[in-house]
Amino acid sequence: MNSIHKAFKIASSEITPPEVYAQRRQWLQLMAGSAAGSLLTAWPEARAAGQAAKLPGAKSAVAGAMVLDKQTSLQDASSYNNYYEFGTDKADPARTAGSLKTQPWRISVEGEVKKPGVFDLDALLKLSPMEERIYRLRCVEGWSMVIPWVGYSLAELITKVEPNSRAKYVEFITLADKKQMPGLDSGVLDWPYIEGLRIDEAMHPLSLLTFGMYGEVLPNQNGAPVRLIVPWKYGFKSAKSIVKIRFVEKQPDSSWMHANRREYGFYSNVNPQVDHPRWSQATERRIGEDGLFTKKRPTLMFNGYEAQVGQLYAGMDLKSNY
Ligand SMILES: Nc1nc2c(c(=O)[nH]1)N[C@H]1C(S)=C(S)[C@@H](COP(=O)(O)O)O[C@H]1N2
Ligand SMILES: [Mo]
Repeated sequence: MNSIHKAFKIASSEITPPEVYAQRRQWLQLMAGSAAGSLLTAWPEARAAGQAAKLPGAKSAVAGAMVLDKQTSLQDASSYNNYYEFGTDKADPARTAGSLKTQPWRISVEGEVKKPGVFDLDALLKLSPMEERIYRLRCVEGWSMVIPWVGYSLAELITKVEPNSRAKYVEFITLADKKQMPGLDSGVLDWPYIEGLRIDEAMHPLSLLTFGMYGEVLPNQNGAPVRLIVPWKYGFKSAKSIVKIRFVEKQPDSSWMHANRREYGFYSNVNPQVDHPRWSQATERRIGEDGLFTKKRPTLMFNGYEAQVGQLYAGMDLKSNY
């Protein structure tokens, strides 16, 4: 473990209240027993029957993880989506992502790590106790939602594979399969969809490896079976349906940077003071609050997570590193 890993480990365990430990213990027992197996086999069948498999998580004790804003409805969060592999209209993914096959599923972890490997979904689900985290998600297009996600800190997986000293960045590569994804016929983005983070951003305890939302496994249109949520960055940094994680020395390009380098920078931190060339980022429309006379909300620096993540960018010019 390097010093960043250690600092985060200590910080999160020091503030974990006893009831959270109790919930975690309970969850581990659940996963150790027959429930783990039945959750996994229940996942595709429950989906086919139009019901979601339950995926509970203990309330997170990570600082900043439980936003108090009113939650967006599951209905809105699962029917207004950006998932271009399933079409570019907000309603497309809910309609077409039924063809996504989420089992079997594997994430291959490669590059500058001491212990590369392939993790199947079963192993990933058992790697660390599930937590519920209520995060704001803000899209660069100017809308936002508040969603109770279920998962655990990406740092848990990263620590396991032991990045070496050359691992400065982490690349996330998502599924690209024409047979399952009608949107791949369009040239809107380079496929596979790729995103990247700096290693310390990826190690931050708020970066969530996400398997569920609203106490259930992720709907396909929200990035099943496993995605990233980086709550202080614009939504497009939160890659869906991840199949590969690669540790690299040089800053990677994302699919969005390839599509338009002037509009989408590597960092893409939510910042009300840095406008997108086509849209102001000063305010946002909260989905579900969009009546004719509803006022927009002011967008918060780092999406409201400044106290937790501000120090990652100390001394950086956020206008040139947008
Ligand atoms: N693979 C993949 N991941 C993706 C996208 C995508 O098109 N493909 N869209 C991104 C964008 S622009 C946003 S705003 C969020 C939307 O997540 P949600 O539909 O769960 O709200 O997913 C991000 N992750
Ligand atoms: Mo977005």
